[in-house]
Amino acid sequence: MDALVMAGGPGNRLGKGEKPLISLCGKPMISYVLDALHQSDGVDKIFVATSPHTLETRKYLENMRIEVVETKGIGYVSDLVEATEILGLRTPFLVVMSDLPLLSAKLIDEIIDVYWKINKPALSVYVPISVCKDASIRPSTVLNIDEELIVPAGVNILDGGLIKEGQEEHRLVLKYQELAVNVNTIDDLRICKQLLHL
Ligand SMILES: Nc1nc2c(ncn2[C@@H]2O[C@H](COP(=O)(O)OP(=O)(O)OP(=O)(O)O)[C@@H](O)[C@H]2O)c(=O)[nH]1
Ligand SMILES: [Mg+2]
Repeated sequence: MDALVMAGGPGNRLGKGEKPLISLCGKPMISYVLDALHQSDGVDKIFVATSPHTLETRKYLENMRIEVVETKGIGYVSDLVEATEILGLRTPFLVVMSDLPLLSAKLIDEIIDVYWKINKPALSVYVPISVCKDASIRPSTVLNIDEELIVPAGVNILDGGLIKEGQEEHRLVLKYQELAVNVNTIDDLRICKQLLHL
């Protein structure tokens, strides 16, 4: 399936300019996710949604010959719908945030494999809050589902043909640290750098 990386947010919490371009061990943050997607067997084409908040990111990607779709930058969900329509995605596709530098190709393939076995249009990945705590990451969103505290990981599969409708989702809870390390704050960035150096 195709993959869409969302990379048009303002990066306010981090406050260091364009978050997708922040250098992590000498590489821009977004290149970690792109490398994992390129290495993944289950991913075909890769697109990135940038916005007026991330014009330098767009330039960087175009130089790397990565296909960019320019969205308005008015919000994650609205831009996701906009990108889906511009690209004409009508089948299931993977949506990933640009700020998950530890995500691996193996994990992406595991998620895609689960999707093809379930019978629902959408899949969302979550991580138990205990995994975030073990990594000293403070999640910004926590859900209480059947007495379990889980955190949305920023990896979803959606059916492009149903993008304007509410899609019934399969909740996939995975206990991987690589899904917990979502870089939103200076503390997250420090923790991520430490883990990359291990
Ligand atoms: N295209 C697009 N991408 C977005 C938008 N909002 C967030 N994203 C991307 O989605 C991912 C997760 O969003 P956040 O962690 O909230 O990133 P952010 O909005 O840049 O940062 P904050 O301002 O701190 O919320 C990041 O890779 C963002 O670049 C949007 O409105 N449009
Ligand atoms: Mg945001």
